[in-house]
Order: sequence, then structure tokens, then C-alpha cells
Amino acid sequence: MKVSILLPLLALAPMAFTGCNSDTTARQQKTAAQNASAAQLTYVAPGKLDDYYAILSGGQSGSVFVYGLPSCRFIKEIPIFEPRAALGYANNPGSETYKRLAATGPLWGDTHHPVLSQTGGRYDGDWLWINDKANDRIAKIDLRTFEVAEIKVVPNIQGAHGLAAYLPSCKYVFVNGELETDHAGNSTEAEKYRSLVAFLDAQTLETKFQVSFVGNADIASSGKDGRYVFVTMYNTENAVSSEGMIERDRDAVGAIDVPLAEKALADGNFTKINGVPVIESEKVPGVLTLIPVPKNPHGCNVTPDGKYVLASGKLSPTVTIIDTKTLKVIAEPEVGLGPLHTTFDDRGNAYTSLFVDSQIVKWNIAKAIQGADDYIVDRVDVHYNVGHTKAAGADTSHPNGDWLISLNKLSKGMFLPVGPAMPESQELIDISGDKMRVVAAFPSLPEPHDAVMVHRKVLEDKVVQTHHLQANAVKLGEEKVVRNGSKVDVYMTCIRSKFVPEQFEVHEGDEVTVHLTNVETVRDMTHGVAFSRIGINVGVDPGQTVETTFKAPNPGTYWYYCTWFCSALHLEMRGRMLVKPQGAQLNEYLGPLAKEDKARSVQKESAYE
Ligand code: RUQ
Ligand code: CUA
Ligand code: CA
Repeated sequence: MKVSILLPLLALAPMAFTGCNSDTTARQQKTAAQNASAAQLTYVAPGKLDDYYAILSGGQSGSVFVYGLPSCRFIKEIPIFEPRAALGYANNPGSETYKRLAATGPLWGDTHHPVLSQTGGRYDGDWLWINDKANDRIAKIDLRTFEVAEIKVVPNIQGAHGLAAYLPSCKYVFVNGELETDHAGNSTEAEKYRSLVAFLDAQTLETKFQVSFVGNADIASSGKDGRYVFVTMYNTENAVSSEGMIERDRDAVGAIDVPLAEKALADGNFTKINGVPVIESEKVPGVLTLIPVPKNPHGCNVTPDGKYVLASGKLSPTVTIIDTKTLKVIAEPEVGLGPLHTTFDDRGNAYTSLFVDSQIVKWNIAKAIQGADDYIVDRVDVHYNVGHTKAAGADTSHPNGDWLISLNKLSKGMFLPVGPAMPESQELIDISGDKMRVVAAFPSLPEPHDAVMVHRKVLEDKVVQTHHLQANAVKLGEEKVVRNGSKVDVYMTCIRSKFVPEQFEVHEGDEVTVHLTNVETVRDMTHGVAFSRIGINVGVDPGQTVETTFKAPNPGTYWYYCTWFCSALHLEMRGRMLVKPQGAQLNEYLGPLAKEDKARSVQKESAYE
């Protein structure tokens, strides 16, 4: 209230004075007032929760980042295509999750497009999908635990880029192959190159079928009625040089008729390549319609009402509006230089990122279609060179219309200098009024391409307090060491502040598998176990069971210790693996060691008397 009264007064202030000193003072005051009101909008007191989860792809971090909005506080990183000792799922070479990741390719990734599952045109808070562009993998994250549930390689594809869920059912997620190859043979001749869009079962991530064509496919978006999905194509030239890729004046938006593709599949109208049915677009008329748009488009976004798909011009200062039923171009409004992606509010407005202009432009879709002069509503400068932009809920049929995030490629002087490479820069923009307003900026690791924002209410009853005990959980009191020749299984539990067993013995060279269950029943009581000098470190959340396998090294004492500061006795939370020479007598686990310790300490104390 105070602010809205103050602002107009301050705006008039320069007229009342003539000297430039006073003018500067007035302007400083105005800036200070603006900053104060922006701070009010984004301030979330310690202990209070943010309204939104913002889930940002981690780019070359191979992960996704979770921030709280509007405070812009960093909450979690979910490692997906890379192992991480402390967090997530793929923590060490002996674990099942690590093996699952390693079996699908390198231990790093390049994540671009986070996608949330929907039911009835709204986010349902169940699943998050993300692509690894570099290694052609898709992962599914379970939002009950924010951990990876599935990860699969997409066959035949190179440069798995645009990713979206097929709407409204979400039965598929589909991903574009941006980089052309001869996926049928192994030819190096560019004439044979094709690209494809792969349709994956959204749950198992098995590739169900693919639609192949000449050209490429960059960014993906789904219609809302189960008919078409859309992809932008910047290389209809099928060129292999950057000059060749900008040869044509117009490239295309491709519309894939999904029911028609499913029919071709049912009719056996496909070729199997590497076990996957591939439908060649030339052989199934209507399965792929090319809609000409200005050269080298980038983003592709379907409006919340499902009526239009918008292709952002990139090299053209326009956004092309295409009717999703007739597949006809109905308008091509100019919006500014370097349009990359478009997002939406709940009031019929579109927001397009302008890479070259370093702006977000707000424009009214209906007015642009009518050809009205005043379709541009507002522009705001961002810092700098924005790629993706996303408004809260914008992928659904019911956008929230309050916040927008601008994912900027360059941060230049936005943050403390940390060498030649700077962090990426995100800006939070209030879009609830007619005018947009940048209210905060926050850095991240390189580099978020895209983001989704979901209201915390959606996840409120979904996120679990502790893991549900798995079938392989070790129960309290049932800890044991089982030997089978040189294979040793150690069934271990942990709870504040003790591992049971606190000691086990193996022979040098034994294959040791530790099954560790965290039997805590309270949220946040994570423990971890690091085996000194063996290269094992694994976090274990409440209720979770982790398994890790390694080879017992040279004879000696190897301590294992808890890696999460869990209690006042955290440092004491440790145990010993005693490695004995081959053939030596092994002692079984002897139960509590405290008695022996006590006997020893009595001896020692008497030595001081
Ligand atoms: S692409 S801007 Cu994956 Cu737009 Cu990055
Ligand atoms: Cu358990 Cu520290
Ligand atoms: Ca082109």
C-alpha cells in the first residue's frame, strides 16, 4: 500500500527541482523504493515455505536444480546422469543405481527440458521427465522422493533434444532427434541422413515407435486434444554446414498425427530398426505435415487453450501462429530480435524470449491474430541473452499467471566475478499486472535451458516423509553376515548413532556386498557410509536400503563412518571392516562390542593409577 502511494510522488519529484544533484537524489529514492517493494514480493521469512517449486534443467551438470519461488532459494539438486556421493541415486560403483546409469552410457549428461506429468490439463505432481541431449537418454523422476525411477537410452536417435508429454493422456513422452544420421545403416553419406521423433511409453520409457523424415527436429510441444504433436525443424535443408542450414527462406513446423502413426503401427506399416518400429513419413501420407515458417525456427509452444501452436522465429523477428486443427498459418506478428521461446499467462497473453534484444516481450495473442496495432503489451530488459522463458503452469491448460522465469545465457556483471566463466543467470519476473517487473536474479551452475514451475499445493500430499521399506530392507535385530565361498553379504542397519554390525571380518579379495538400511522413521534423518580407502560413499535416507559391492583390499583395518552429521554422536558412528589374509580364521559378528571395549578401557585406566 505504502509503495503504490509513494511511487507516483517520487516519479513527479524531478519536475520540482532544477539542479541535476536533486534529480539524481530523486532518482535514487525512486530506485530505492522500487527495490524495497521488489524485496517485499520475494521475501519469504526463514522457516516459511515458498509458493512454487521451480525445477530447472541442469544442462551440463547432468542434473536438475530445484529452487523455491519467489524467494529464489536453492533447495535441491537431483543428480540424474551423474553419480554423486551425497545425493540421489547413483552414488557408488557397487550400487544397483550406479550400475543402471553406467549401463545406459557415460556418467554425465546434458539435460535440457524438464517435463511434468499432467492429469486433466493440470500438473498432477507424479512424474518429471528430462532428456540427456548428449547421450540420447530419457529419465523419469518420482516426485514422491525426487529421485530417479527410470532411465533409458532411446535407440536410433542422435541429439535427443526437444521433449514433451503427449496430451491429454500423457501415455507417451516424445523426444526429437536433432542431429541427423543414417539410423537404418551406418552410412556416412549425408544423402542418407534422416531424423526422427521417438514416442516412449511414459512409464517404462521403452521406445514404442518412431516417425522418421528428412530434415531435423529441434523443440517439441503437444497439442491438447490427442491428435497432433509439433516439432520445429531448422534444418529442412538436411545440410551438414551451418551455412547450408540457413539456405532456405522458410523451414518448417512438423505436425505428427499420433492416431495415424498408431494405426500405421497396428497395420504393420513400418520398418524395424534396432528392435524399434520406425514409420517412414513418406510411406504414410498425413503422418507428418510440414507447415512452412520463417527460416530456422526454435521454440514451439502450444497455447493453454490448445488452439494454436507458436513457432518462435530465432533468425526472424516473428512468432508464427498456427491453427492446431487446420495446420494453417494464421498470423506472424513481429515481436523483436531473436525470439526463442514463448510462454503464457491465464489472460490470453504470450511472453516471448528475445535472445538478441535481451528482453521478454509480452503480447496479446487474440490482438495479434486480429492484426490489431497494439498487440505488444510490454517489454522488459533481462540480463542477458535469454534462452528459455517459462511462466508458472504454462504447459498446462490452466497457467497460474503470476510468475515468470527468464533463463539467461550470460550473467556478465550480475554476480561477484569468479574468473572468466560466470554462473548462469535467472531472473524472476512478476507478470501479475499489465506491466512486467523483474524482481530478483539468482545464479546457477551451467546451465539451465528450461524450467517448469509447479505450485507447492500440487505436491503437498505427494512428497513422502521417508522411503517406503523395500523388499530387500534389513530389519532391526536381523543384521547378519552371510558367507558363500568368497562372496560375503553384510546385512547392516543404521540409526542414530550406530551401525550394526560395528565390525565384520572378510578375507582379502572377497567380494563384499553391504546391504544397508536406514531404519530411521523420521524425515531428514539421513545417514551415509564411507569406507575409507575403498572408494565407497553412499547416502541413505530414512527407510531407504542401499546396496554396494566391492572387493576386499589388502589385509588391515578399514573403518567405515557416517558421512552425514546426524547427531551429537555422529563422529562416533563408525565401524570396522577387518580384512584378514586368505585362509585365516574369521570371527563371526560377535554382537555388541561395548563389553570388550569396557574391559580394555579398565585395563588402560589402571595403567594411570
Ligand atoms: S533449447 S535455449 Cu534445449 Cu532452447 Cu536450450
Ligand atoms: Cu549417522 Cu552421522
Ligand atoms: Ca534452415
